[in-house]
Amino acid sequence: MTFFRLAPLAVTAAALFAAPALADHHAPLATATFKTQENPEAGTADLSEGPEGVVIRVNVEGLTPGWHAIHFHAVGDCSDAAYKNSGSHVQHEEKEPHGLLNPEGPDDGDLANIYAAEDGTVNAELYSDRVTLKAEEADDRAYLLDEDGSALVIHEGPDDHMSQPIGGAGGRVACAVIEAAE
Ligand SMILES: [Cu+2]
Repeated sequence: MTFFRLAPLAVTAAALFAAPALADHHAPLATATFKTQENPEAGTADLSEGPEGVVIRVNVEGLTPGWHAIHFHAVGDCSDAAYKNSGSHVQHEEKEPHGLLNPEGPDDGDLANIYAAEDGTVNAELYSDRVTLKAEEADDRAYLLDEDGSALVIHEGPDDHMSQPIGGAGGRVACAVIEAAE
């Protein structure tokens, strides 16, 4: 009888010990908090590094319904109203033309568009093999945690993935400084 009473306990203990390892595996290496004109905490981005690129999970609220461009910008500064301090797109070597669909592109900041639902929320996962959170990859990809940092910027309208310099995406409506996770 004792054995049968202990067995479930042992299983529970094993599950408890296994949980942190699983969580660590998926833990983001960097996070970012979006601010908009109206809301200093309009959402988050979690960035996790895989063998060849970075997965970006984006959860934002308060956007205009419809498609929006989102890019990696070169400076981790969202302190001004128009978010111009975040600079242009991240780039690890000589600037390439912007645009995921541009025959001469893309640049390192380019990402697929996100879509805000009727209630203004975005829940999306993006992927880029042109950026990294690891200093040792900085020769081959744009290093997001470099000295002046970097930011994720959401634009007023969608990126046409072709025109210069930012795909006709219009003004900057949300900005998030990328920070190394604890
Ligand atoms: Cu942009």
